[in-house]
Amino acid sequence: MTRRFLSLLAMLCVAMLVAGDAAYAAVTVTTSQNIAPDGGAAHDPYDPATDTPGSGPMMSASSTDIAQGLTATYMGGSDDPGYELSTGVAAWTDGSLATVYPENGPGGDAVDHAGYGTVGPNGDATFDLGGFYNLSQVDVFAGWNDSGRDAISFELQVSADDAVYSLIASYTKGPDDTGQITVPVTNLYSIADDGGADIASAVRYVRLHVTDADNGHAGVVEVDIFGTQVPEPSTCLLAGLALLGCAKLRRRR
Ligand SMILES: [Ca+2]
Ligand SMILES: [Ca+2]
Ligand SMILES: [Ca+2]
Repeated sequence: MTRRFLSLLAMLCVAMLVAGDAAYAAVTVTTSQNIAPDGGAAHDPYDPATDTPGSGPMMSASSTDIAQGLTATYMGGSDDPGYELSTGVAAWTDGSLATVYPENGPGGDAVDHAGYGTVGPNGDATFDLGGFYNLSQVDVFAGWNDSGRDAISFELQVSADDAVYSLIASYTKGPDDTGQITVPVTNLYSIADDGGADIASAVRYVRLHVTDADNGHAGVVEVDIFGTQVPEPSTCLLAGLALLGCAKLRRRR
């Protein structure tokens, strides 16, 4: 091999390494906001999945993600998922973003807030997936009947054992804009790797750790978790050790 060929080969290797780095750049939080059109009467239905928005993209929740139908546990924080007669944790995994225009009065809270489970600062919403998964994406939808409680700051954390949690991504919301929008607002925070890689490997627990909420309490509409099931890590380890044992036995014979 000539020196010229070797130097070309070296340059190619460096280029591939740089390209590889670019492909696995980072976990990102991509945000978008759907605002209902003006003019709805009190308790008129509005669904970001089927109705034409006043501004922002249409958006829909998944009914086939791995959190669908699960009951999250909510602990800590200054809040309760049923605050102001909202539905609570069941609203987070029902596959729906549907809500209503606000009644603008105290009497209709149960109707107003049926699409939401509320969260507050330092609250932990934990989803036990019941098995181990490599995660590709998590979509968190937060919202309210107006801009009063529609946005959250959060950390997305994952764990294999519900004891030690790792930080995957964090997001900081803008200032409260209570009173500025008087129609339903839905915010999507989509957490994924911009190079297409998984965002977590072999995890069972996914936790939304809320660090701030509009007006002290904000509505969460849905949490969609996407991934593929993998064997339990300890099972892998045992299988590996068993194979190693077989190999040793064979060598001894
Ligand atoms: Ca869902
Ligand atoms: Ca929902
Ligand atoms: Ca707001």
